Amino acid sequence: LIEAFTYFSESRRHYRVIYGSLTQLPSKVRNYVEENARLCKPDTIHICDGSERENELLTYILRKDGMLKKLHKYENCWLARTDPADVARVERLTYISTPLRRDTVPTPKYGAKSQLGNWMDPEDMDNELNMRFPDCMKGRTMFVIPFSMGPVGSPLSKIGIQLTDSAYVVASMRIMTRMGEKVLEALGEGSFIKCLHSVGCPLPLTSPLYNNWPCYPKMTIIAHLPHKNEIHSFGSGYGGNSLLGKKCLALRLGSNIGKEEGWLAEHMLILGIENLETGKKRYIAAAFPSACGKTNLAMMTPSMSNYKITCVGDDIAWMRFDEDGVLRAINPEAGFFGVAPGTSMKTNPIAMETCLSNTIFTNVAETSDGGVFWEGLESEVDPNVRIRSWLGDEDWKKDNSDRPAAHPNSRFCTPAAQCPIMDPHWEDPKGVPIDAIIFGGRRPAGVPLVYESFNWQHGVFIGASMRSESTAAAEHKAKMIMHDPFAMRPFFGYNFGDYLKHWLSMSERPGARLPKIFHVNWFRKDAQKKFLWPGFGENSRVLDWIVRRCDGEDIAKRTPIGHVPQQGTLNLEGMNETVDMEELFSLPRDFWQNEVNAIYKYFDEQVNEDLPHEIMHELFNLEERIQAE
Ligand code: SAT
Ligand code: MN
Repeated sequence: LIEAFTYFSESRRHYRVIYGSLTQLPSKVRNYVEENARLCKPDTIHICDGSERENELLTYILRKDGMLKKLHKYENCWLARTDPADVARVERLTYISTPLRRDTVPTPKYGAKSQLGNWMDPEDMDNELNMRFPDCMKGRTMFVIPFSMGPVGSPLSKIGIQLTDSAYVVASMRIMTRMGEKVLEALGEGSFIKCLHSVGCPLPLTSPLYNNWPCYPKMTIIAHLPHKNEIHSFGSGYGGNSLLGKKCLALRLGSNIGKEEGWLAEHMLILGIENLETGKKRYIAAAFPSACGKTNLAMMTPSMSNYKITCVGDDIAWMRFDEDGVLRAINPEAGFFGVAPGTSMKTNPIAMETCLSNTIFTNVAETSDGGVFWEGLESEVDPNVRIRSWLGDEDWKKDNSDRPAAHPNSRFCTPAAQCPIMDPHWEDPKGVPIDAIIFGGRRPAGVPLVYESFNWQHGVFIGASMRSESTAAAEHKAKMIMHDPFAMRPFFGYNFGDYLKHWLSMSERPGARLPKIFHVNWFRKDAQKKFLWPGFGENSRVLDWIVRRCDGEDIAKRTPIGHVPQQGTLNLEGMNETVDMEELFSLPRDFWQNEVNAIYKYFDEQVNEDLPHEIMHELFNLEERIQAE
């Protein structure tokens, strides 16, 4: 009877396994795959092993389908151009579904819409998913990607299984995560995060594709179910919407798991900074919103020659206190998904060097000699080559085009291991010890180059009060100053009020050696809209002040907003440009009063009853100090 039943179900199975073997999978993984194959009805299944042979097969498929074009100028580099309707994360279509709304977002006052995430009731979510996933992979291959966020086997790492019908996603996940056979071995019969992704374009197509890029923008949804450890993503093939290990797992579900397990999942770069004269090395984690220069800081070439910077990660940090009370951080990723425009030999030579082999570029422009081009490379491109814009404008020229050559959110996806300044400990399973945490954003006015918090609680308040000018990393159109607490606004996996309580609670951990907390702003402008600070390698001068503060040097001056460098203690030796330090560090009283008002309004309306009283207390103290000036 069992045989007959097996025969019956086998014969009803419509898919073929064309790569790898279902029977070799851990049974939990196999069940997950079979269950979703029955739902999505792919033609074929490919179980990824992470081998070279597999990668060759993938690039062959992607070229044949017209999704990747070889960039002959470099070694193993590829160009993808997306449907122009699928170019960035879609925050308004990104949901967290929990039984209680309040587990996901604070209840805003006055019936306002929450800006701290979108919640959906599990039953409604079920309906939404049922409208999309059945039969969605017809005619396509379902790839099974076992991946590890963090070094394979590290106690800090988490394993996910992503099912996807996009070979572009597989090729990108191969760069961004550790994936394949070794992950299945480490997983065994352990549990994993279930990540289901479909571009939502079953075959045969009902309408033609743009750029051979399948997607379904009208039906896109990015759904997180923390109580089930599941992610369901439909309709988009782009970056943070589709590479589910990144924002969805490492930040949204990660922050949930971190809250339960007592650690932090943050939108932070991690860098090492070594003083070559003393040999002393420290590690710093820094949170800036998307497209505000995390990659540039993480790979900085310091203008101060007595420092050496090494890179641990450029986007995400998982941090926890070890048994000695040291905050240790790992980079859960294995690659960089960096913003291309603005990257050049002048601004970030290390990134340029990193991405000239084994890289997938998305939505950049191409040159007639098989290279890439984007805004910022004007003086580095051979003037005799023709440029084809990301939208396919042939012979694109700056002077007669009102559209940029590359999409402002165009990206390079490149293996971290080939970055020439990767820190020797970047894959250390224990993580690296963090001495300082930096918050920052794009603030054209009022906010000084650097200031230090008075203590941990004040530092948490500074993170909570972060604001930044919007960028092209998400769908926001206008340039406006948005609240972006901890640079996590699009990535909170649970109620922001609880997130703040979690951060505050770190100071109560017995023996915790709390890092110092700073705020930086590289983007302050003068009345002529010119940047007051040159940025990039010169930011090493700010890092120098920060590490000297960590060493306990008496170089700080108290102001109403925090400690700033005492006059003359920010090392400007050998700087080519003259900097108006007075304006760069000025604290206009009206500006700060307005800032307090804006933060109050935001906390009051958006966080409302979930705001920890300690944070409101810090705001009142700030206002008092400003008024006492
Ligand atoms: O597109 S991603 O979400 O991966 C990049 C970012 O916005 O930080
Ligand atoms: Mn990011």
